[in-house]
Amino acid sequence: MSTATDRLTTEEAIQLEERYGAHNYHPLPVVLDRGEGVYVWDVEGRKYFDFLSAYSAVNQGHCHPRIVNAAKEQAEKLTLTSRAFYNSRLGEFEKYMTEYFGFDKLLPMNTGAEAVETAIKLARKYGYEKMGIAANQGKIIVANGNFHGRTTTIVSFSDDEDARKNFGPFTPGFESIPYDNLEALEKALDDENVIGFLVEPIQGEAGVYTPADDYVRKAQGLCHAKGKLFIADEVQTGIARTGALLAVCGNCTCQGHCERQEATYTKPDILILGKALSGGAYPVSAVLADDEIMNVIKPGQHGSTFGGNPMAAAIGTAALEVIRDEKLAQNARALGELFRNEIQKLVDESPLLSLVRGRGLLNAIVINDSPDSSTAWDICMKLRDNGLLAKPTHGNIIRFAPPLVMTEQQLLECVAIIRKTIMEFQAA
Ligand code: IF1
Repeated sequence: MSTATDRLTTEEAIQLEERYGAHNYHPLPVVLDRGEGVYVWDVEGRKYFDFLSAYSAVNQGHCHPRIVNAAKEQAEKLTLTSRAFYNSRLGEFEKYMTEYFGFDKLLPMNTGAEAVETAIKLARKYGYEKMGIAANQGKIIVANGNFHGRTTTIVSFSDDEDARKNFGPFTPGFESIPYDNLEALEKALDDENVIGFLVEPIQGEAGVYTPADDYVRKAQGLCHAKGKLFIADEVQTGIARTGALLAVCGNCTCQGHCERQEATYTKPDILILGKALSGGAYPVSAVLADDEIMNVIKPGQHGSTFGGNPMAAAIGTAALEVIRDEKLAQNARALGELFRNEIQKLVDESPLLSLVRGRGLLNAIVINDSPDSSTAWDICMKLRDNGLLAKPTHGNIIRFAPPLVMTEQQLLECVAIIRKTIMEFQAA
């Protein structure tokens, strides 16, 4: 059976988007049609390793059968009720999630940006009602180089010119300090109007910028010493990507069976999740907090038509079961170490590469060329030709974040593709 999409060539599909779609992205020219596990296929049937995983949403691999089945079963039964009524899936999902992550309560949303907005509103309300912050004076500290989404409030505290320019006026109440700098944080926290610190445990958009090992733990310590909230955005780093259930879990390998090892785990006051919470099958995001904080939100004060819908609950539960049952955090940790070791050898050999960094399977290489050069883009085009899809960020950085269901043999195949591509590129 032939459908309209089957007949589209790469050229035609790109032309359609160019003509009829807003130009708010600059995609790599490849048109994907099908995915399974660590692989995707384009409209001409060419097969690629996916080394982006939809920005870490597809941690469980493309079209994971357990997640697809959960979606199918729920889609045939009940998809949306709104929160005007209860639905038969949400309560169970909330219980499962809160036990899984170790918080009293969950507030379900859809996208990462919505969850970040939710966390900001929750923190502000808590600040005014429980911390005694003067009306409308509350401040949230953020870090330079942050990426938390694209709403008008969130871009208000971005320092990326493309993300901000001509989108003002901006929302006040944010102060940006250098990332991975505890002194700057300590100083900023002295302001009596500060409610808390919103931070990514690893900065994804900044090029997988990995802070000092004790940064997160010490940042939380400083916040708590001054009676401020520590708010972790784990939309990208969460759900096994960095080799633990959460990046704030540090070296813990418990997979959400959660012994919450004292030595490594840093509990945020507010935890923000998205992306892989659905394994990429649906937009599912969430904010987690304990009762003292979450209970400041009352009926009518926050919500969303789709947040907490039965599809999201069914898919989210299946996505987390896959993470636990397939030990994806452990796999991400082991393969991440292998990947960085292998790529480090290449960095040592190739003048084209400056360094490799990351944690678990969230990694990046820095290309030894100016961010204004097209080198990283050109390398990504060659990687595509050699069967591996990755995307440059900040001009001269390439992010490598494959699905976590990868095997060691597949990973070594990918390392060979990257090596071959870099060597070819160097020779050209
Ligand atoms: C795009 C990067 C990744 C996020 C964190 C919230 C959100 C994101 C830490 C918002 C989203 C995305 C969105 C994507 C590009 C992307 C990204 F390159 F910008 F850094 F993942 F690597 N907090 N990250 O990373 O979540 O509303 O998008 O669901 O195309 O803008 P969202």
